[in-house]
Amino acid sequence: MAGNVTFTMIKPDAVKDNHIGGITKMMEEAGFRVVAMKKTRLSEERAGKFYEVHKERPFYGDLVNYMSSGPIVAMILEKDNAVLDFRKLIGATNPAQAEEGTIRKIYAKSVEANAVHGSDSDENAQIEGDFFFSADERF
Ligand code: DAT
Ligand code: MG
Repeated sequence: MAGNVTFTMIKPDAVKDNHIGGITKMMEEAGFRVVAMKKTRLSEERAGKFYEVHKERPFYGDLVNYMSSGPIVAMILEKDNAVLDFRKLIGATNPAQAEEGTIRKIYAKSVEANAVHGSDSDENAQIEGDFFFSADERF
């Protein structure tokens, strides 16, 4: 059964460029409810841990540097079929391939600075949500 939560981050460029509101509005208008939300900054070590699954990829070092380069906004979002519906809302990893009207098409600057993260499975949505939020931060 498809789960009803996903995890997202608004990435450093989008935060720096004042797009927290615009991006969150797109999420809410697509039917997602904000369960938990915080602005924080990942250390290099924490960014490395979050993206550990990619550690053998050639872009891992750049990704860790980028994701720890400035504040991000972390969120747990709720909706039926959350993981898949959210991946559709954000669009392809490379914004050049993202569909019109998707968050990445509108806000991403490059493959690396692609505006938002979205979990790729129900299992990872739980793991990633737990990485940032305790039980008493979820409503
Ligand atoms: P997604 O964020 O769409 O789940 P992913 O999990 O494959 O994509 O990769 C995680 C992040 O790593 C991605 O959001 C941006 C960066 N990335 C992926 N592929 C890349 C590439 N070819 N060059 C540079 N950065 C890349
Ligand atoms: Mg991914």
